[in-house]
Amino acid sequence: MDDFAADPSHPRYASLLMRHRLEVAEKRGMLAGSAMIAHGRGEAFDYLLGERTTPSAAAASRQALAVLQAAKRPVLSVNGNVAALACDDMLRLADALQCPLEVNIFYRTPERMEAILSYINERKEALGLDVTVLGDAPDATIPGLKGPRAACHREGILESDAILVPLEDGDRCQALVAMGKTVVVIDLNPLSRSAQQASITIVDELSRALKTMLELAEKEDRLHIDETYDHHAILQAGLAEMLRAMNGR
Ligand code: PTJ
Repeated sequence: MDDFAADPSHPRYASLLMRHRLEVAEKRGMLAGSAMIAHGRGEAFDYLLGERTTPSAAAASRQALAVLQAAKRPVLSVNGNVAALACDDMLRLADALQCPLEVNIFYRTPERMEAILSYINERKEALGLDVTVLGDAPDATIPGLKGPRAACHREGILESDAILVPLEDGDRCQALVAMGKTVVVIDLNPLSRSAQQASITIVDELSRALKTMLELAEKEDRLHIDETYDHHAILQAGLAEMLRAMNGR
C-alpha cells in the first residue's frame, strides 16, 4: 500500500485506494483473471447507490453481525478480491468473533491459494492477531459444487453453521444455503443470484460493510437478532434506495 500517493481529500479517494489495492494484489498473483471485471461491476452499482451506506444496508449489517455472534461455528470466507480489498478488516472481524477465516476461491490454483494465504498471514502477523487461517489443507468438499472450487476445510466451512461470503458467486452461495447454513453475502448488486439466494445480503461496498460491523462489534457486546428481519424486504428497500439516489442526481 506504501506507494499509494492520492490525497485523502480527493473526491474519489476511497475508490482510487481500492483500485490500488487490486493492482498490488494482481502483482502478487492473488487475483482471478476476471477480478477486475467483478470489481468494475461493483463500482458501477456503488455509483448508482451514491457510494454510501444506506439504511437498509446498515440494518442488514446489524442483523448479519447478530447472527454471526450467535452462531456456534461461524466462519469468514475469503476470495482473491476480498483479500486484496479488505484483508485487515476481515482479520479484525474474525478476531472479534473468535472464528476462523478460510480462503476459498472460485478460480482455484495452487499458486493463487499460496499467494492469498501468504498475504493474509503476513497481515495477521503485522496486526498481531491470533486468528486461525484455513485453506492450505482442505479435507472436505462442499456438496453440489464440482471441481477444485468445492475444496474446503471440515473444521471451517464444512461444519460451520453461519458463514460470511463476501462477493460470492451464485453457485457457491446456493450450495452453502442447501447445506442448511445461514449465509451472509456482501454484494453491491441486489439483483445477483448470490444476493437473492443468501439468508442475509448486505448491499454495500465490502470495506464499508465491514467497517459498520466492526464499529457495532466494538460498541455493543452481543447484538440482538431481529426475529422479524425480512431478507427480501431489505433487498427491495436496497433497490428502492438505489433508484431514489439515481433520481436525486
Ligand atoms: O478469487 P476468486 O477466484 O474466488 O474470484 C473472485 C471473483 C469476485 C472474481 C468471483 O467470485 C466472481 O466472478 O464474482 P462475480 O460473480 O463477478 O460476483 C461478484 C459480485 O460482487 C458482483 O455482483 C459485484 O457487483 C460485487 N462486488 C464487486 N466488488 C464489490 C462487490 N460488492 C461489494 N463490494 C465490492 N467492493
